[in-house]
Amino acid sequence: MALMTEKAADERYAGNLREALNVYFVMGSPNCGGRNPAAVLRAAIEGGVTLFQFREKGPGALQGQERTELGRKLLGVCRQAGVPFIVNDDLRLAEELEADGIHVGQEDLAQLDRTGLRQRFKGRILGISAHNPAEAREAVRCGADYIGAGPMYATATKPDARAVQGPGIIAAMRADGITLPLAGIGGITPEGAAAVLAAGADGVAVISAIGGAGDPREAARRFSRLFAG
Ligand code: 3NM
Repeated sequence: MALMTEKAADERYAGNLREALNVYFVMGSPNCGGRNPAAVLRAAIEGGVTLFQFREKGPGALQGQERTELGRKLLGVCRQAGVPFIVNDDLRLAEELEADGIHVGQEDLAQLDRTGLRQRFKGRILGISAHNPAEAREAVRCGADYIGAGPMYATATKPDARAVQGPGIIAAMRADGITLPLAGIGGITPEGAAAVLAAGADGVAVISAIGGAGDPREAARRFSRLFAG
């Protein structure tokens, strides 16, 4: 993979990244209601999750070796199911696990060498969060493969989330010429998802509506049905 050219690296995901973003489950151990994260992920994938992001953050989040081991376990679940595995923020962990990609927020991006980031994850999926068209343009300049746009709705999962932008921010990004694959994030439920897709998103990125659901399989299935046919 290290020998792939930049173009070949990008081509690796062209054609299926939009589909992969359809039902994008983001999760770490604090988001599973005390249940086994691997079991929650397996159930969610059975329900139709198309992409997974390991985001071990928030109260009670695992650290160090425990965190790495959980990542490795969840990577195994994804590999078995053929679902791409993305790591949130932690570039070293993404490399150590040989993840399929990395997702970075604006706060993390501010600390990084942006050109170096694309180079470092050549051949892997690079996702960048954006909260307005200017940040989306910056994500494009950084070589992002997809954009996570939020927050769509009020969320209790990310206490430092920006003010609610609503699906309109996706329409604004599209109107601004942003054609990159894009998923909305933040407080998205099966009921709220339709407006996000109608605004121009390729998919929905979801933490609590799947991880915190009584039946994660059925919850994922409800999102998945939005893309059926
Ligand atoms: N990023 P839930 S909102 C991780 O706006 C994250 O960039 C956001 O969790 C952003 O689906 C958010 O439980 C939390 O609301 C999403």
